[in-house]
Amino acid sequence: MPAPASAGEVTAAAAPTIPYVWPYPGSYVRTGVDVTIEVRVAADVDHVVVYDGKTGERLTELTGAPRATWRYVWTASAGSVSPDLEPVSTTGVVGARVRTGYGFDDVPPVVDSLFFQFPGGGGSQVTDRVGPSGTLSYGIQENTWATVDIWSIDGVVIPEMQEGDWSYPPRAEPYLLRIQVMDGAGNWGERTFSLRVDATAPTVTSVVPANGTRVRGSLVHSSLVASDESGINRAHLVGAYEDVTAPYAASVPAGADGPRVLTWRVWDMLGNITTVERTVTVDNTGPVVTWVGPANGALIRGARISSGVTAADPAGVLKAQLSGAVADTSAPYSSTIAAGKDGVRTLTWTVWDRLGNTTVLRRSVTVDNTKAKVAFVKAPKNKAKVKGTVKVTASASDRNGVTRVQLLINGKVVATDLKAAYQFSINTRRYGKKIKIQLRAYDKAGNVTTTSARTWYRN
Ligand SMILES: [Ca+2]
Ligand SMILES: [Ca+2]
Ligand SMILES: [Ca+2]
Ligand SMILES: [Ca+2]
Repeated sequence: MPAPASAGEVTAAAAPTIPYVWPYPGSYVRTGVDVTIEVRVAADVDHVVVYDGKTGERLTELTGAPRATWRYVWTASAGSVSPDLEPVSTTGVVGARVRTGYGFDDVPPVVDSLFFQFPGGGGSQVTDRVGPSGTLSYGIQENTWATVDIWSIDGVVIPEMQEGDWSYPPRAEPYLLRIQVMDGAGNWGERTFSLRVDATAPTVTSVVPANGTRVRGSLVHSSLVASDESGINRAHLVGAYEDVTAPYAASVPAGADGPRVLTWRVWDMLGNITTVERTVTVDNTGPVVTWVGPANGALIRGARISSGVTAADPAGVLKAQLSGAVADTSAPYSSTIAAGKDGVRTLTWTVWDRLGNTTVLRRSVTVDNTKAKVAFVKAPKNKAKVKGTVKVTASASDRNGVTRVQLLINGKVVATDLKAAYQFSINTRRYGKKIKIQLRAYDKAGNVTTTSARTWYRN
């Protein structure tokens, strides 16, 4: 539109224009079809001159009411060039010539694919199956551009399906979905898809671990096998990443010991979902082990040490092993090891449950195969002559302690003293003319020491 002149200003008459031409200049038309060219002009236009687009020959003039639609029918024969339009104002000013420049498109669109997308993400190219609800979209081959489509099911046009909305229940016979597409030149292409609805969720054929399984570790590993007539889209172990390729496997943190629910969700290619749950028991705890013997701090005498434990575990006990010995696989668990040299010795038991959890228990014992030292302190010497009551005192010592000292006469124990200083009274009258005297000491480990004999002669 020309700008209005301000008061007192002298302006040249503006050139008239054609603000609207349909079809748009440069768009496509079909060969051999009469094209009605519509023109709307500014109020100052008196008429529009139509020229042949190829030869420039003046063909006709269009006139009519201002702001109304003026029409010119052009026969679009092969090789012809669409006309040029030139506005002329009521005052005889000639405007710029508009070149319509229409191209030819005689090739209809080809609908070559259909794609189904289900809610919640996921989709696939349709062959003959779709889900019960989702969104359909189609692909086309088209040499210019498509402008209009019409969707129909079983021969009935469904206008709302232009958004691709699909929501149809399964039925015995397939749905016949027809998609008609028109290009900008008015060529129509169409394709009919025969669609069955799969509303059946996947079949889960196995989940590992099985319900009730006891598992060990910081992660619970799980895998799943599923099938579906439309194929599996993906599987998701809740708490882990989705797995989009079979075999489906995932891991979730095990958490504390006790029951752990594994929830798998499996999608078929059309959005049907199966959810399965398995409950496993997390067990990262070794067996409860009870020490049988020897007691902590015990003194051990002999060449070997015997030790034993009992154990219990909800998963079962696999074996128990005393360090230095072979494992024992049946309760009660017992083993022996060489005692070795005197001194403190640590006994280590390791006990495994059937999942591989271990419990280690340790006790210390002291090996003592060294006899106590025992000696006469005050006593008649060997071959001494004695009479009446004779006093004997003795000393005894041992690194780990002495439990008792005994007096032997003629090879028989006649007195025992449990505490130092060890002393004995001997009424020599109770024995014969010749008395054989010995001392014997027991250390706390049970080692026995016997002195050589002194022989006394009674007066
Ligand atoms: Ca076309
Ligand atoms: Ca299915
Ligand atoms: Ca356990
Ligand atoms: Ca000793």
